[in-house]
Amino acid sequence: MLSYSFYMVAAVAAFLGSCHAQDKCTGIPGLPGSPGANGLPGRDGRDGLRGEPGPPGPIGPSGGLMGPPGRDGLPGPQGLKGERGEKGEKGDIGPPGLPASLDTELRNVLVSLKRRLARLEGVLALNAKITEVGEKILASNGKEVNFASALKYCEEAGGTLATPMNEEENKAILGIVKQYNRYAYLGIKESEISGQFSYMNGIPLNYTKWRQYEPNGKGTEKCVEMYTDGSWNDKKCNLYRLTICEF
Ligand code: MAN
Ligand code: CA
Repeated sequence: MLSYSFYMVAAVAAFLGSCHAQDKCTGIPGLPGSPGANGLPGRDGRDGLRGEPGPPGPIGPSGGLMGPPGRDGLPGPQGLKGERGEKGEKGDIGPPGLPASLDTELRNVLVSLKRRLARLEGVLALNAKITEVGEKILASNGKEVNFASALKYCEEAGGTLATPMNEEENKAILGIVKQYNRYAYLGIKESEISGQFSYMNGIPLNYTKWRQYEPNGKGTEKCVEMYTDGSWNDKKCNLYRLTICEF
């Protein structure tokens, strides 16, 4: 539209102007041609903005293939405690500590333990359950059994058969013999040499309290019993005698 009018005006202007400026006037210009055909379509515009996601599709038919496994679920409750493992190797030696004698806390623990033990021993002694003689504690379970069984009772309790090593200990054991009014086996045995008696560890006796004419078994009485007067007699080992232990 613009082009056609424009050419007309431009042509007239050129005609008017040219006649004044030159000697010879040019001819009247022809009419402008008709507009040319439409040009080729322009290039594609840029992509538009991405659209919103569409609605979910319909549920598919049943009987389809199983999907891939889902993600791991939440952790379950704690299981039962496992069996105890094997003992580990010994650890390295720790850093040096205070000498026990300078450790106040340790000393206080020891003092209180000593007091507590003394109280327990007091109660047991008061009830005639134990007899304390020197460093030894004597006690009986009141059972009358053979020598092997009596020794077993004592050892299982962490002690051994009562073994008088001096007059004071002999008297303390006698106190229990009298309490039960039963003869008791002592921790003494005849050695390989007939007539020679020794402690359970094989060391020969260094204190004895044989009754007159004892020992007289000459290898036939390998154990020793205490009579109710505190004297000793060598005796067979398969009799029933009071069990007295020392700890
Ligand atoms: C019995 C046994 C012996 C003991 C004598 C003492 O024969 O008890 O061990 O020596 O009596 O007469
Ligand atoms: Ca005898």
